[in-house]
Parts: sequence; C-alpha cells; structure tokens
Amino acid sequence: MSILDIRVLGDPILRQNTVPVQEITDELRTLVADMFETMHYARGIGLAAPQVGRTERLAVIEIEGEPLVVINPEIVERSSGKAKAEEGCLSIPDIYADVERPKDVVVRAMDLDGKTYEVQATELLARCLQHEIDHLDGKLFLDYLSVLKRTAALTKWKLTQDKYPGFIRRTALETPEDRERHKHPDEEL
Ligand code: K1U
Ligand code: ZN
Repeated sequence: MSILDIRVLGDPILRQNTVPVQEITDELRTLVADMFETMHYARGIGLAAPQVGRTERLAVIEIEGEPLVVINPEIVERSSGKAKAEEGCLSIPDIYADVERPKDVVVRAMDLDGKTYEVQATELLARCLQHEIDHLDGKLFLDYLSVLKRTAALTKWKLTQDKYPGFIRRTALETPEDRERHKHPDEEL
C-alpha cells in the first residue's frame, strides 16, 4: 500500500467532473486501499479520487471505524431540513468554515464487489457523503460560503499555499519524522 500525494486548491483536477467507473479491477482495488491509507495518515474522515489526482467517480469514508467505499455515488433523496456545521478539507489544509447542507441524505452507490447499495445517512456521515460527492462533481466547500467568508478563507489560503508547490501536498513528508525516514543517504553528509 502507498500514501498518495494530495492535490490542493488551485489544481485544476479539483474542479473537473469525474468519470463513472465501468469495471472493478485489481488496479481500482489498489487505488481504494491506497486512498484509505492516505486518508488515515492525513487524519481525514473522507477522501475523493480527484484529491489524489484521479478522475474515477469514487470516494472512501471512515467514520467511527466504519469504512465505506462509494463508487459512482448519487444522492437520491435530500431532507428539506438543513444543518450547519464546520467543515475542513484535506485539499485546503488549515481552512475551516461553517457550511449549511441538507441534514439527511440517501445515497445510492456501488461497492467493491460491484453491488449497488443505498445508505440512509444522518449527521456527520450525511455531511461527509455530500462533501465527497461534491468533490466528484468538481465542487468545494468554499463554494457555499458568502462572498465575505470566501474572500477571508482565500486570503488565509494565499498565505499558506506556498507550502504546496505545484498544488501538491506531499502527505507522506509532512512531519520531521517522515522527512527523516525518507532522507536520501547523500543528505546525511
Ligand atoms: O474530503 C476531504 O477533504 C476530507 C474531509 C471530509 C469532511 C470533513 C468534515 C466535514 C465533512 C467532510 C476531512 O476529513 S477534513 C478533516 C477534518 O477536519 C475533520 C475530521 C473529523 C471530523 C470533522 C472534520
Ligand atoms: Zn474535501
């Protein structure tokens, strides 16, 4: 398994639509395993394929130790009731904002066995599913903010974006311990 680099705000792939998965292959299973490993490492509760530079319509989620793979997910029902809560994004590190979304959703998706299932989601799972499906449609949580709040978030982002040359977050090299472990022998001199 591998920890993948995460694309950050500014990378055009985060604004593209994804392509439905036609076939479950070994390569896709490896991608899903790598996405789970990357999400755990980055301490996220979800991760969508475009965030790791891929165009497949798929995402992984894990909340309270319950892993969920959503392939070709679609929201088939949304509650009229809304809820507001703080969101973050692994592709926009250190920026957080309150986002209002439908409180509950029903999502239809396919699992890694190619079986279609439906999940009736509430609370954090409902929020996370909507956030990940937005990624698959090229949308980011910043898009829901007022002009004032979005401008403030983007101003803060501009101060930190230099940490991510080429819009790439080198997930496996974020802590001093990680960097030490990956050091080239020549760098010891
Ligand atoms: O897709 C992503 O960028 C992952 C994102 C998912 C998400 C977080 C919060 C609300 C909805 C969707 C994260 O995991 S950001 C990590 C984080 O800040 C967080 C972790 C646990 C609970 C809440 C936020
Ligand atoms: Zn995100």
